[in-house]
Amino acid sequence: MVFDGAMGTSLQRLELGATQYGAAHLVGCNEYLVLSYPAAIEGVHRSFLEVGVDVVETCTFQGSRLKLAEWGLADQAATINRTAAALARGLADEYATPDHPRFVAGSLGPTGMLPSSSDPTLSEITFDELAEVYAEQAAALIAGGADLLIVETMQDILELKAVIAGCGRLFRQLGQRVPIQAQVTLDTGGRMLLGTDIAATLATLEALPVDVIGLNCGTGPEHMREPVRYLAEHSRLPVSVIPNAGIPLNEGGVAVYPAQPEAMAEELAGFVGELGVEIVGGCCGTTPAHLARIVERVSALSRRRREPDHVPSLSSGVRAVALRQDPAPLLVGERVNAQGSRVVKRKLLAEDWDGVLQVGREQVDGGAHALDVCVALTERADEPQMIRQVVRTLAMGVEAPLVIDSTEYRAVEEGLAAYPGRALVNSVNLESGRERVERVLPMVREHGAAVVALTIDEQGMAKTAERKLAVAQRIHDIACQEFGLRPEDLVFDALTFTLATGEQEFRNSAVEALEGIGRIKAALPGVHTILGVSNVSFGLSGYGRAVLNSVFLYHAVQAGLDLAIVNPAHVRPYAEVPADERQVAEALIFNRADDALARFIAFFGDRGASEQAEGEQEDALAGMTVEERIHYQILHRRKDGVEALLDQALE
Ligand code: THG
Repeated sequence: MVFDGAMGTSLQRLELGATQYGAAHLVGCNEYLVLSYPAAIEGVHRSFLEVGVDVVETCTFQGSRLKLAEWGLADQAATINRTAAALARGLADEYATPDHPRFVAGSLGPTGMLPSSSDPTLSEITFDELAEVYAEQAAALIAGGADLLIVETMQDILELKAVIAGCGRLFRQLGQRVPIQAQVTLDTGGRMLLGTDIAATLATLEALPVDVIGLNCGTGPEHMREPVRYLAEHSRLPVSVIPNAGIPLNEGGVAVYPAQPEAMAEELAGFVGELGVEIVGGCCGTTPAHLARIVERVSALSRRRREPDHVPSLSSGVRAVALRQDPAPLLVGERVNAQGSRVVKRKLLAEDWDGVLQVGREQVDGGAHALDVCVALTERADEPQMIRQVVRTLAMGVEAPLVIDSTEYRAVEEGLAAYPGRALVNSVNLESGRERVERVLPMVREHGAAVVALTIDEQGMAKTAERKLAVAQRIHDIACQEFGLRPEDLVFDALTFTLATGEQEFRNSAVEALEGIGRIKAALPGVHTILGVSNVSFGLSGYGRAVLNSVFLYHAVQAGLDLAIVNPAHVRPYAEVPADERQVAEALIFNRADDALARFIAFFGDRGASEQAEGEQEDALAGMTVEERIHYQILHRRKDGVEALLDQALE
């Protein structure tokens, strides 16, 4: 499938003036030409249809109400978009034949107006407002006859998510949808403007209701090879590549695009024939001559069949992290949690966002692949605002994807709307029947997130493996059959209770959790599993607690655990836990003797006591210099932590 070439640079060549644009102050507003001088737009469309392209794009790239407002044309947004689509529609129909249908892609471009910094004063527009703006533009394009929507040249993945959300809301309202082709622009280093790499882009977009994923603008095709190869190897959706005719050279104040038709067609033919790219076309600087060669080359070859290797992943605004790590598990740092850390609670109350960021960074330095973020404070009633702030701060400050941990719907929604990646929502359950899943799963779906499902139902926390599976099965069926989620989007938490009480009722709870993990994985193919590992040792402290957590984690991974919520600095590899310590911990975990808890406490008691309380340790770490923290990490035998800190120290 071949899309057309450049609209903007083609119009520039015509050197139109105030007469054609309708007024001196509108010179340069190409979107307005569809009303003031449609012959120019028609000419460009015809020039590409003549050389055989399959799809023409409407002249509406900057046609959102927000961009048109810069020309004083906000109130004409609907008219301009509808007219532009109708114009392209008429021409596409004129050129269409039974063996060569022609299509119209309604073009949506960026506004760049989302706050992509943690500074709320830069917040010009919210996610929902932006979604509404694009819904309006998309509605007019569809009304004018567009066959599909192309969202292109996107530089901020959060803005792209807002566009897709807006289109989704529109489709629900209309009761019908058209395909969405979502395209981002990468620099020569393969990243979007704010640092998002191609794997993060794919992970984020593939979980959203889009139909084609691709790249356009930015550079010429030669710089796109690696990201295009990545998409071709991993994307289950069709891939589009619509490059500029090279990186423009500035010749006497004029942008000159250097790639010649033959060279460009050669590169694109390679993408199709060797990599299996489904859609090509031209962006800035591409002329009918370029497209003529591209059509010729591409129609003469057969596209390579792709066998994409899909990797279910979370993503931050920078990179993707596979949900299935090798070696497992994916470590979710637990400390950025107002409920689980006094240090973080204090920082949140003081609105010390940098302090919270520092805790997050330490978790990542200590080995966390993702961060659980919980800002629920009984002292404050503004969890949604607080999570927005913290998510923004962490989104810019750490590369690890976020797990949004909240029981408040509004907080989950705000967290997702502020996040430029693919988050994991923590969590849903059936404690009050279907209410929570009905509130949260639509948000998960709209934002393309993944979701933790706790094995809790109306009867409470499931205690046996059998009940854990039954609850998981119920949530799985609701999520997949009613809310359009895929099994891979679900992360089941088989939940364990603490073994520290010694109560008869709970002595088998670790065994049941391990068994539950295995049963869930076996019965529900494709789903993932998670566990709050520290729960098993709640009430214990110090060295013994870390041993119990580490040994339990090892067995959970053996049972099929994919993700573990832990303090990564305290996890020790099983192989490094001495045999006698393992044995005492395993006796407790596997409920091997009535006095297993007493023995555990007797064995670790004094060693635990000699350790600082955990909270104090965290406090101490927060006040340390980089050098002191390196020393601390060495003491705790965290090689990764030492390396990360060394980088910091040498900066
Ligand atoms: N499953 C899911 N999500 C969860 C949990 C779970 N989220 C919360 C919790 N459990 C996991 N997070 C933590 C965070 C901190 C601690 C334990 C689990 C912790 N805190 C110290 C304590 O209580 O001793 C407090 C130390 C301090 O104050 O600094 O251990 O199971 N899906």
